[in-house]
Amino acid sequence: MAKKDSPKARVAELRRVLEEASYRYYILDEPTLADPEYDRLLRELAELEEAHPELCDANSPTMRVGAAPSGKFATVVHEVPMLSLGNAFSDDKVRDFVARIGKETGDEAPVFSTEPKLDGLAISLRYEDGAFVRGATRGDGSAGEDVSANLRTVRSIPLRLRGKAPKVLEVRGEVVMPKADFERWNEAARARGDKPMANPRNGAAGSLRQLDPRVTAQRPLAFFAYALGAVEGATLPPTHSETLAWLRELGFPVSAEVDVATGVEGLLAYYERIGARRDALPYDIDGVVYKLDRYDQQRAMGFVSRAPRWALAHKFPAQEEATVVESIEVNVGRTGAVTPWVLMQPVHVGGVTVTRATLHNADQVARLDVRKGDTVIVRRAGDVIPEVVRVVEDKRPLDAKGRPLHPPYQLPTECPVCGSAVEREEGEVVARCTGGLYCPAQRVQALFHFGSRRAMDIEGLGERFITALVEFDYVRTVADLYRLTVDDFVEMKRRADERDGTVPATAKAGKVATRWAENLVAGIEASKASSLERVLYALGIRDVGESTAKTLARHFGALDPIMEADEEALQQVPDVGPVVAKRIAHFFAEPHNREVIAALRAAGVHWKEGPPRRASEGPLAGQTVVLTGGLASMTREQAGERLEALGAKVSGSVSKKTSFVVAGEAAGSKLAKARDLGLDIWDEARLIAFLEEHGQ
Ligand code: 5U1
Repeated sequence: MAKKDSPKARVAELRRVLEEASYRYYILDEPTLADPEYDRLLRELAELEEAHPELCDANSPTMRVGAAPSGKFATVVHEVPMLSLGNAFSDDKVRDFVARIGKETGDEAPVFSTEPKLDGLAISLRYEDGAFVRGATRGDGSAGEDVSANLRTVRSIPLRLRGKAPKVLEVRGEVVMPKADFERWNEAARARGDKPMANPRNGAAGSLRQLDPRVTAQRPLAFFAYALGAVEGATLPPTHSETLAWLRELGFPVSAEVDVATGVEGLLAYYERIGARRDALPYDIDGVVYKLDRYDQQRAMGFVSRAPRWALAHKFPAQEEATVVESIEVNVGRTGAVTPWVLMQPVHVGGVTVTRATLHNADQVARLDVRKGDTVIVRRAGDVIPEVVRVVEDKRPLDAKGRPLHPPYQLPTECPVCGSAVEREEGEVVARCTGGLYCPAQRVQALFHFGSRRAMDIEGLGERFITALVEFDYVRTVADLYRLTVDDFVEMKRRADERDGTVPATAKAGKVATRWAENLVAGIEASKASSLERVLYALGIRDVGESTAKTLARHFGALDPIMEADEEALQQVPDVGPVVAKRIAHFFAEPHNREVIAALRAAGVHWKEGPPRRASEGPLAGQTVVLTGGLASMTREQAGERLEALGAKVSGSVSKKTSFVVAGEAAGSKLAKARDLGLDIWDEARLIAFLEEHGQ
């Protein structure tokens, strides 16, 4: 036994505390240690291990950062082969499956464990006396690759089991890259000009195949258990669903969607339920899995070749399909971003038919080398815009001499909408039309953004009217909106209806409805009384969203000092870095933009201005506050504004970065989370006292 305050005892204690924290965070989803505290304890452990190498352990929480590379992966023969699953693509196949089981087991209403079928990489983890000893890929089912060092970096894989562990335990499951992490990763990769991952499954597989575990440690991977391999020294429960519950107790993540269902109707209802939630799940799934729950019934059903007759994968529509590129086009966005995309032969993917898929940017086009006539793999997952993930090269059309029929695609050097030059800033991935306020493509978008609810909030100014206003040349800049009359709108609509063949019967009969136009003109008039932050946001300066507009307005108090501020002065504003500062300065340096602002002012657009309120100077400078629940004496929005006036940043979600939480009546989960994180919690009385004390 180590002495109470010996390094050995402290190392053991730190490992215990850190393992417990990981378990609560990853398995129970109930974090108990704040991140800085976790990091502090981990650092202390790493320092002790460095000072006392004899105390090192391959399963220490410090090993999550990844060991040094060790060359090739060794082969691991699976003691119990890793099986594959039979597939069903229709309800009838599920009916056949259940009927077969009914016939052979004599059970009319068999119970199944029902599980999502995760789209990742199948792996097997081996534990001896509760300690992780090896992890391997599935390979061909009989033997896979030893990827232990990489698996150690996956934080939700336990390195030591909880409670009474069997002598030997092999656990099978799936390593996945959660969708949100995948999207974040790819966005960052594209911004850097790096190669994005084709899909989360490739992301997971590619990450586990890294020869340097320190690289894997940087990848956002998760693990979910779904089956057992070899087991020694434990008596298993009689059903698979109870085994999953036991695995959870031992410290393994098990998907929250696992359930049990009875008979065909139960299975099909599960399929529908999970299918409806597919997009909302944190990871990609390609179907659901049904497994006969009772082990005695599983044994009775047995196997055919490598697939159990007691289990079935019921697949969802594929999220990736092949189709042929008809042409490559570009779209010019509100900020002038030139985005290439492909027009394709219609293809059914992810449950809908699509004809367009994005190519994101010129780098991606070059990387993929997509050409007209190519067969491409298109991916559509959830709400994400369909994208081309790769070209099937051996299907590329060739000429008589065996050379590609079409040359590599080049992004146009002139804007297809206005003919202005297309440029790409140094270090930027996106190419842009330089036509700014002149480019009709940007004009429509600029007007649409200008009139939107969070900007100038002009009711009734929808996309169709904006497009017509621009097309028929009623407006060239946003300031022109304020010159429009009821007659202009009525005339514009008449022309739009005529062109689109949508002239209403009443108009044909000589009656012209004008109420809508009067309302629209009144809406435009009403938008003149605005606020500085709304106007700033409405100008559509790149990267100036609502939050930045708000901080700019607060920091400077008035528009003129913002227009005159140089990049250095702009960088004094919280959240404004060098890039955004440059964009703001360039925007206001552009004479055309200044003309539009002058025209807006001349048209009567106005807003309240005040003294600068520097966030860095208030008593709450640098603090992040969350408001939750109802307040009796003011709205949450008002409270937020008063706190912001004292330098606070108001956030909608509680995290370890939150400085304190103001909790009103009926505060719910945010308050609970704040308590869990041990944050300071203010009631309304304390808030009011503080605001009053500081003149708010
Ligand atoms: N959820 C789940 N996925 N999955 C994949 N269960 C499951 N079971 C599998 C596979 C290959 O194989 C069993 C036969 C153990």
